[in-house]
Formats: sequence, C-alpha cells, structure tokens
Amino acid sequence: FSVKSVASSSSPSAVAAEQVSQGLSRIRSLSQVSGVLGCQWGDEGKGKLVDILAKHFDIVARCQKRITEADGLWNGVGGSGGGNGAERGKGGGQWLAKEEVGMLEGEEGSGWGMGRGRRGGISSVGITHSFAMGVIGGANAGHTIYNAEGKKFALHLVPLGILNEETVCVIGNWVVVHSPGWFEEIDGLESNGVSCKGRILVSDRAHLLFDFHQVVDGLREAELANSFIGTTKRGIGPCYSSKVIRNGIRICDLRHMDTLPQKLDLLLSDAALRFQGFKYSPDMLKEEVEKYKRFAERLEPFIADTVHVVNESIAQKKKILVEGGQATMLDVDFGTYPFVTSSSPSAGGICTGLGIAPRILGDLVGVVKAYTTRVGSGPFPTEILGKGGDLLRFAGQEFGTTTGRPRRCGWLDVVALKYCCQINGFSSLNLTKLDVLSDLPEIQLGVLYKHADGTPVKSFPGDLRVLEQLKASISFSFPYIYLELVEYEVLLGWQCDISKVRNYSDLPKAAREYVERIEELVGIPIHYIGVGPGRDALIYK
Ligand code: 2SA
Ligand code: GDP
Ligand code: MG
Repeated sequence: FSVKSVASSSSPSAVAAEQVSQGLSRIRSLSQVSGVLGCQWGDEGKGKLVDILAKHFDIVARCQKRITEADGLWNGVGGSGGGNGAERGKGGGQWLAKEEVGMLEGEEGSGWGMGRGRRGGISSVGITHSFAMGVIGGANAGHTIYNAEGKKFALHLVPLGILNEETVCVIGNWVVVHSPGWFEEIDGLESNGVSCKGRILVSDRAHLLFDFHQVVDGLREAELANSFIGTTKRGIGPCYSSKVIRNGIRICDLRHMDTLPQKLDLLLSDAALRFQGFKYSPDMLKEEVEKYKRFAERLEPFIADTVHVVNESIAQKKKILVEGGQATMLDVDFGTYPFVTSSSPSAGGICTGLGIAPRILGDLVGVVKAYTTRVGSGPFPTEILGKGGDLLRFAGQEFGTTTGRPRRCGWLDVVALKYCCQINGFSSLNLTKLDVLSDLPEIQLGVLYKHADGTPVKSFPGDLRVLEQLKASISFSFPYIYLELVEYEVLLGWQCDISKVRNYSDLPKAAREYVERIEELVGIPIHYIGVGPGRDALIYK
C-alpha cells in the first residue's frame, strides 16, 4: 500500500471553502433529534462524525455505550487465518489478565486533555449545559477521534460529547454501567483537564454491570469452546440477561443500601449455582457491598431521571444528537445472531434507550466504512482471507482502539448495507476510510448473495446456516478471494493518495465512481466522505 502519486488538493481554494460551507449549512439543518449509527459490525468511524456534528447540537446523545476495552482486552497476532463463523477467531491471540489491561489502558490514557466550558442548559434539573446522551449497550465500546492538532482521543464509557466543552453527556436507561470502569474513565478525564462533574448524567433506570458479570461472560465463552462468540468479555450479555430475567440491579437501587446485599446475594448465588468455576463466598458479598457503598456515594451527583431530562430538553427545542454505538449487524435482533451484542444498536434502540418517542426522531446518518471489518466470531460473507485481508488491515490500521485486537477485513457488503439502510431509514450516509483503498488496482463490491443452486438470496438472511453457506467455496489465493456464493462488482481503483482532497470534484474519477455506485446501489446519498482520521479529513458532498 505505497502511495504512488497525490491527487490534487484544493483545500485552500474558494471551491473547497464553498463546499465546506455548504456542508456545514447542511449539518445545521439536520433535524432537532438526529442520530449517527453504525451500518456494519462496528468501528466504522462514528466517533469522528459525532465529533464533527456535536458542536452544531445543543445536546449530543449517545445511542449506545460500548467500550473498546473489548478490543483492549485482546492481545492477538493471528486474525488473518481461514476458517469460518465460530472457527474464525481461534487463531492467535489470547485474553489478557486484568492487570495487563490496566497497564495498556494506562498507556492509552496519555492522549487526554481538552478544554472546559459551560453554557446553556436545562433548568429543571439544575444543569447548566448542553447535553450528550448514551442510550444502550455497555462496557463494550470505544471511539477513536483526532482533534485539529492530530491528537488522539480514545473514549470508552463516557460519551464523546464530553470532549465538546459545551456539552453535558447523558447515559440512557439501556446502558449497562460498570461502576469501576466508569470512575476509572472519569478520573482519567478529570486528571487530563476535562471537567466531568455536572456534565454527565446517568439514568437511574440503567442497570449495574458487576465484576461477576464479566467473570460469567468469560465462563460462558469457555463453555462454548470452539463456537465461542468472541465477546468483549465485559459482561454485556450476562448483565442484559440479569436485566431481562428481572433480577438485575439498577442504579436507583444504590439509593437503598438496606436491600442491596440481599439482591446481590441472589445474583451471585445464581451464578455460583450455574457455573462450577464461579467461586462465591460470604466475604465476597461483603466486599462487593462495601465497594458499592462507596460507589453509590460517588455516583449520586451523576444520577438523574434522564427520560425526564431528555424530554424536557426536547420541549425546550434543544437539538439532540444521538451517538450510536456498535452497529446494526451486531443488533441482537437484526444482526448475525448469535454472533451479536445483547442490545439494539439500530434506530429503534434510540427510542427504548432514551425514552424518546419515535415520531420525534428525525435525520439519521449511517456510517459505513468503504470496506468491511468485524471483530469476534460470526459470518462475514465478504471477508478477504489471507494476505489480501492483512494488507487491508495494515492499510486501515484495523486494530482495536487500545491494544490492537486485529479486525477481520473484507470488501464492502452492499447486501448487508441495503438491509441496514432499510431497518434504520437513513437520510444520508458517511462513507469513511475511502483513503484506505487508495493503492488498490481494483475494488470489489459484494452485491448479491446466492444459494448453493445459484438462485439469489432475496434479502439479508436471518438463518445463520444460509449465511455460513455463502462462504462455502473459498480460494485462499492472493490478492483476491473469490467467494462463489457472493457476487461481486469489480471497479477500477484510483491508485493515488486522496488524503489531502477536500473537494469532491477533485477526487479521482475512479474514486467518484466508487462513491456514486454505492449511492446508486443503496439509494441513499453519501453526504460525508472520510479521507483520513483527522477531523478535517472530510469531504462534504
Ligand atoms: P459483547 O461483548 O457481548 O457485546 O460482544 C458480542 C459481539 O459483539 C462484538 N462487539 C463489537 N464489535 C466491534 N466493535 C465493538 N465495539 C465498538 C468499539 C463499537 C463501535 O469501537 O469498541 O464501533 O461502535 C463491539 N462491541 C461488541 C464482539 O466482538 C462480539 O462479536
Ligand atoms: P467507531 O467505534 O465507529 O467510532 O470507530 P473506531 O474509533 O473504533 O474506529 C475508527 C478508526 O478509524 C479510528 O481510528 C478513526 O480515527 C479512524 N478513521 C475514521 N475515519 C477515517 C477516515 O476517513 N480515514 C482513515 N484513514 N481513518 C479514519
Ligand atoms: Mg469502535
């Protein structure tokens, strides 16, 4: 992936300035409640767009809490080998011990440091700032963004809006909150000059994710052996299980310390009964209760009835941007079940995760990488195995936000993208990382899935067996992998550096053709094109 030549850059020109100004006015005209959602299997680069849009909204809402400690926990070298579905992911890599994670996260923390500031706000809860909100998900997320100076920020639990000095972050009721992780992140932010007090609200209805949920996550994965999901091991599934089986503990329960020991005992005993490897003792309960007494005290100033806060702010005509986590293909209903997360990162999750009425939702921007990546196990019809995938991984730096868990890479899957657009009803798309494809002589688009008898699969299949069959015939040859049951369109590459281009018409013809072909296939306009990780590396189309 060496750069051969550089496409002309017109960034200082009047044309480029005009295009940016048009782009900004389009951003300003986004609906009162807008959202940014992932279209693939996560890590599309949602963080960068949210960061760019945030300053044009009074309120920035995070649609899901996800922490890339997920990625952070994975220390692997494999990730490029063959195999499919559950088998994939076996090769190379191991889960690190907690202490090692702590160390690695510590290294990552060096990038913090943003200004502070306060303005505007919601009087009913005594808050005097604008807002950022989280909706659903848990400790399985992470965003990486770069500021104007190219400084890297990796955010896990706290919504991205925290870096926007005029924003208060709201963490909604579908978020599962791991208190130790929460305070670790808040302490990290504060020690780097980012003020959190009074700027983050967490729903009293949100569920608490305990350390034991993480242990159970690991035990469940171990039980699955070769068909493990490849979860983030952050306890997401087990915590949502507690929630839906209705013995979960919510943040509001921290206000009733008299009943906490009994509730926690029930949860822990349950886990001990279910898993032989789960050691539970009265001392453990005592320790946990003591720990949560301290957390309860520290958490109290952050707790709010966020449903009320959100709806009050809507009534006050505040603009709300919902910051989505993960992506539709990881949705527990619409994704590649069971290789999904346990929440709903799709549009519907905004309503259930924040208590926002569906008719209030407006523009939703779908973020889609110019190719596809996925971490963890599960079907990936357009995956490029072998060296081709490795090249894309290195060109796109497709490694986890914190420690480098390798992401599986493949061609853009238009079948999955169309399905995702159907579910979410996007008003526009942000195509990210177009620059990563710059050195390829040819680029492929997966446009059709076929059954083994050659007949087309009509829509994105819910049946895992059908999805797995798409990968039935794989050639490991380099540079291209031919998956017989996925039909590809082959487009010419542009083979020059486009990272300095800011003006759509300055993109090489082949790059424009690629963008326009995607628009044509999915029927939704691409309004934003990412050509580099920096905040400014964006083309407004
Ligand atoms: P879990 O831990 O139960 O949620 O894992 C279940 C599956 O979901 C995958 N998963 C993810 N894959 C990619 N990115 C994730 N988080 C992103 C991040 C979120 C994003 O940047 O950290 O991009 O918005 C994420 N979280 C869960 C996981 O690999 C399992 O396949
Ligand atoms: P998110 O979870 O969807 O916010 O995405 P991540 O932060 O996990 O991963 C996206 C990565 O791609 C980050 O390192 C971004 O800085 C980077 N990125 C975002 N947009 C672009 C782009 O257009 N080009 C390049 N080269 N990198 C980008
Ligand atoms: Mg990510």
